[in-house]
Amino acid sequence: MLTLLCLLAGALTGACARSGDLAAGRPSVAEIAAAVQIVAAPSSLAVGQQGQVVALARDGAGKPLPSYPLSWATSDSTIAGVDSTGLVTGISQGSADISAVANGLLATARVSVFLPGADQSVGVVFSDDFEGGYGPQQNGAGWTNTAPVNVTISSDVAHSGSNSLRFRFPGKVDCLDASAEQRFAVGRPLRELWLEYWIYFPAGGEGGSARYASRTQAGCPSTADNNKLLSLFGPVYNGETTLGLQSWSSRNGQPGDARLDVAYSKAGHNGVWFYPGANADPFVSDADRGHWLQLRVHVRLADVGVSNGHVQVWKNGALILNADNLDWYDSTGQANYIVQGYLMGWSNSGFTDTTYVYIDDVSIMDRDPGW
Ligand SMILES: [Ca+2]
Repeated sequence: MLTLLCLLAGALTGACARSGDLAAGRPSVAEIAAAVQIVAAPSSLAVGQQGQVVALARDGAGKPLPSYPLSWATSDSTIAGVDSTGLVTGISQGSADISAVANGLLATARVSVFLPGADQSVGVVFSDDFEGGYGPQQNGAGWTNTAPVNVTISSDVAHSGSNSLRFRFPGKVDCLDASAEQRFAVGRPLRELWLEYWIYFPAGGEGGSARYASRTQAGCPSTADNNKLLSLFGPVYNGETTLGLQSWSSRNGQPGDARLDVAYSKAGHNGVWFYPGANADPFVSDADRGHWLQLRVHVRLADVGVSNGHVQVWKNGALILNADNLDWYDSTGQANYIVQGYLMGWSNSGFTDTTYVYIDDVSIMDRDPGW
């Protein structure tokens, strides 16, 4: 069995070079790892600082194998080193992937290394007022697509200066969708972040836009009637730690109005969305159309295996959505962080008449602004 494990794991990482590790924790025949996950890892370390990465192997029935022998590897030993116990040492500024290997199976945690004494967070990571077109990336964060379909810099209405970002949803007959989506990167893997931006839902006429009005899809082949507002996710959108904020056709009896929902998905539950049930109704009503609304969003991913995820949304300073104690984490431990997202996106209800939504003064923060 030892030879077999060495062949499997050693082929990838040279895991069996330390035969003493395996001899000390040699698994029985019944304890063959079928999965390995990262259960704890520092997201960042200063140069010279050490942090422990903890991984856990499981057998084919999901039973934890806490003493199963693991080997460890770093993607870049000039940035972060790792010893045979998973203890990571920051070497130089940058990011490295720390991998735990059991039975040839691999789980990875990304660790960012900062200069000693430097604050790991930068506060406002990125901001843009669109006055010079698309602003440049800052701290590795910013727009990742500056020529998206149906999204342009516009001077129809603006919160600051004379420009904003315009999302154009072409008018479609009922049952047909529309899409306008602006993608962005948050700069580095973040477990917690804050976003602030201003959004404008037309009362009708702005730049030629129709009045913003959600419609139901009753009687359509697909009855999905949610319109994406904000999405945040890890390296992969589907099946990873993805958050969606979306407005739905009205549940408050006012035709055309919308409420706001939060939904999240996580690895291991591919295609399944969890709805914590928190929402504000209405999110968009006539009191909101034709005005700039300040949106603030705070997101905190849960630790693996712990229900401590948190999503909060403020509209014009009022907390309108507060979904706490969420078990929102990547159970594989491979991508328990956010690195990208998009503003607006797919409208599953579509719009009867061509409708614009405007966004201005976007800020992404990696430090609690004290909201
Ligand atoms: Ca502006």
